[in-house]
Amino acid sequence: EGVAPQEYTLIKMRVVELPSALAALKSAASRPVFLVAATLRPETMYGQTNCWLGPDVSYVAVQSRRDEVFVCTRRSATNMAYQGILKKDNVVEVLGEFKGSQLMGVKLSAPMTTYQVIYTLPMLTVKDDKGTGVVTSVPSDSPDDYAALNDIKNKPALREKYGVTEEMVAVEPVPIIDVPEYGSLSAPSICQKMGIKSQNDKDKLTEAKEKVYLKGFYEGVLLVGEHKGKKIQDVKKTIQDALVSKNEAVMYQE
Ligand code: A2H
Repeated sequence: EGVAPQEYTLIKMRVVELPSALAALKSAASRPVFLVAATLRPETMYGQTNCWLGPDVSYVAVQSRRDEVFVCTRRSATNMAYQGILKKDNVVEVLGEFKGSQLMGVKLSAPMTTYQVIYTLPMLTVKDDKGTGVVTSVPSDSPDDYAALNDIKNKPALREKYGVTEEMVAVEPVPIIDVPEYGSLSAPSICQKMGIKSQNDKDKLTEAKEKVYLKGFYEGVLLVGEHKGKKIQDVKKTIQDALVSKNEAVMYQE
């Protein structure tokens, strides 16, 4: 933990079909429910293909300032309460509590992505003490996401364990950013070069992230959307602001 606060963009991923755990919440029936994913890369949201939850991580449902239901870790809900994001300031009123495993295969609608619906899937490396414990997946630009997507696609036993169907994993990385040396699918490209096959290849993944992350930020060029052709560093803030002003995202610090 550094001294300076980390600022995340929380992406609001709308639950379009309530799983039984969420349907049991009285307050969820009449209010929109969102999984809120913490990201440092709001400009990559064009390439979302799914959402990661930790199967053993605990999540809570809380009420937002705008009377929506947010699903996230209790720790992040407490931070949100102090940041004026929740209905009541400084207190967390928990509407319900779940394990990630109870929220797998949930159908979501997420901003900016070309996929009309995407699904929650398990990622075993989701940390419960970082961000909201909800992670949006952009396998074109995140080596972690690409490796975890390969695992769930290639391992039928893993899908079966969490009730994930083939339809839910029938997604491919979307080319959204051109990164010099790595091309328009930088994460798949570096994973292939380094022989990364799974989310268990931790040391290699750390190295892969270091290699593509800075290069993507300083030299990456958007290939899609209204800022097509522009450098990431020149449009990141604009895209973040647009998401927030459309109420598709909330700024959050920890
Ligand atoms: B990033 P930092 Cl395209 N557990 O978003 C594990 N990983 C988490 C997490 C948690 N609880 N909460 C957030 N994250 C991920 C996009 C992205 C991200 C891209 C490329 C790189 C990248 C799409 N996934 O992060 O330790 C989220 O993934 C590389 C660092 O606070 C979030 O941003 O620096 C990032 O880790 C935050 O990690």
